[in-house]
Amino acid sequence: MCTVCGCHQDHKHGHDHRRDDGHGSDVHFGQGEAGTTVPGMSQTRLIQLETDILAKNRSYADRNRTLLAEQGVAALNLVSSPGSGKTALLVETLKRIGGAFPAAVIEGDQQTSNDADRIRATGAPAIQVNTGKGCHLDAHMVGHALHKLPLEEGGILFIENVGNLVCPSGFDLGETARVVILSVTEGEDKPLKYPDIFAGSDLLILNKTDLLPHLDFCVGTAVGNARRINPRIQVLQVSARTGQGLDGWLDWLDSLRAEGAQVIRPGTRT
Ligand SMILES: Nc1nc2c(ncn2[C@@H]2O[C@H](COP(=O)(O)OP(=O)(O)O)[C@@H](O)[C@H]2O)c(=O)[nH]1
Ligand SMILES: [Mg+2]
Repeated sequence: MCTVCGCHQDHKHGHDHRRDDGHGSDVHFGQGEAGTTVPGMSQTRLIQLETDILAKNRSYADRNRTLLAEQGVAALNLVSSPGSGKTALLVETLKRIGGAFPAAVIEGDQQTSNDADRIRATGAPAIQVNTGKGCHLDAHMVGHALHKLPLEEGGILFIENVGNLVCPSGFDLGETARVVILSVTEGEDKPLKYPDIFAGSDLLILNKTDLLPHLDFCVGTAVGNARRINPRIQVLQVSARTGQGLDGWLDWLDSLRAEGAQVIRPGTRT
């Protein structure tokens, strides 16, 4: 085994990692134990680093989970690519909730407070968390924001993660449920290309269904791909633009609130 990258293939350091799978010119990284490569770092070191970071994150996530459970608040971690409609969906959701139950929002982006401003315009309390070069929220950041928000019993905390289908998947925020949003303009194959984020989510929202007549996107194929990765995943089809399907989403939120903010790890709700 290569001691630099941990790859099980017999190759010289510095060579591309190639797999003999009939696509001889394809290049595959991430087949060592760590599932990723960093130039100059061994797989063992990578695993150690990841384990340390995720263990620390997990302890902050557990704190968040306990705080939320004590306060009777259910928290949602909304993950997706940039532009799939997370903020648009939240704005429409908050308008429809209309104060019927308490709702608050944490907005994650690398820069700007644009999204928090869009949320505040609905009257809901929102905190923007800017991550700088960071590509995802972590539980420590969310813990800071939690203390700045009014969290009321029976309420929902919506956490809009940084737009990215990769990095947020590894970071438990202490949420009650994880919701992945895929818009129909992104293609049916995204669950297969970015499996971790779909594997760790409880609900898939297919957004922008108003655009379906203009696209060759096949809903059945997209849902089938998501269920190949995660057979338990629930699916809702919505349009944040027209409001189509939002009643089903609001019902889903009601049942989440009815369950209360239980101490559940992401991706393990039944
Ligand atoms: N046609 C259509 N456009 C949408 C829908 N939802 C969001 N958008 C548009 O998609 C763009 C990105 O939305 P935004 O909420 O900022 O995405 P985010 O980056 O995931 O928060 C904006 O121009 C929205 O108006 C939808 O359901 N239908
Ligand atoms: Mg947004």
